Amino acid sequence: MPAIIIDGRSIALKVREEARVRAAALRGRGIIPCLAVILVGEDPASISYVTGKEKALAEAGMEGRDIRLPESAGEGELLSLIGKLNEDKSVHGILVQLPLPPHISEDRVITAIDPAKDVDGFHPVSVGNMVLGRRCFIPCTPNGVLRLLRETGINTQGSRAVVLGRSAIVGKPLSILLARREVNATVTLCHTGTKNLGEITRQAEILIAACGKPGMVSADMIKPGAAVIDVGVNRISDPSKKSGFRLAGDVDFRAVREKAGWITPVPGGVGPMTIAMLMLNVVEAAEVWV
Ligand code: BQF
Repeated sequence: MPAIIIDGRSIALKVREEARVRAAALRGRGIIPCLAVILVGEDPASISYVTGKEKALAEAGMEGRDIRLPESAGEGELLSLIGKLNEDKSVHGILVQLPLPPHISEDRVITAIDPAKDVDGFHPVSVGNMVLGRRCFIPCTPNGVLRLLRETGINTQGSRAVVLGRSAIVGKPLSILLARREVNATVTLCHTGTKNLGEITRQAEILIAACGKPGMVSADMIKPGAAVIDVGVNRISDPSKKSGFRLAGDVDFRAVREKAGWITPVPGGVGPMTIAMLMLNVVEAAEVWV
């Protein structure tokens, strides 16, 4: 029997509805949750991500303060903008769309954000709090993966979870979150230095692909019945499309769906959950002030 295809869009809509209800309660007390979204330059993928975030904010009854800087903007300019937004009481969250142009240090920019407004959860203070299991903003994509597993009823307790990819935004935080007591998976983090990858992935009841290599996860790497979560969002050039590209995940979907128990599609799997979890973090940032 082929895998159950997890509908990330519908689970994301449910989460966004929860954010809308909480935002409406704040509005009744005179607070409109506000996220400042900063985009530097004109990378088409970044523009589409920012547009999607602003649309979701509007639909949840929240404010998106759209700030666009030219590609030529200097690091100092961005740092002073963040300083002003940190002081602005009407701004609850600050999001800098990544990647930044190469002449700007992402590290210095992220570190300049007030951790109380760090709804992406990328600030070193947020990362530290996350590792320690303290209350903090959890990065949206890892949190979206956890929510997807929970909403789908996939057992994590005592399960073997294998994460492919050690990025600071997905693989590394996700491996830590999966090992939390309330999730209780036994986690293996694989990366470009991993030997005998297939031997390891074939033990996974939960396999998370976040390696950024389109179609890298093949059917022979899957334990029959496993939950396969595809975090990959790779743009593949496709002249037959109006946009000139299609999205492909890190998983060979057609082959793996025949062997897995659950699988997330790309698009329509983890991506929409990322946006939904961002909406929860923004409403949470505003609730702190109530
Ligand atoms: C979908 C991102 C790499 C680098 C920087 C929905 C998104 C993507 C896909 C989205 C991503 C990826 C975001 C789908 C935000 C996820 O339907 O499958 C939504 O907007 N994402 C980002 O802001 O920066 C990135 C990937």
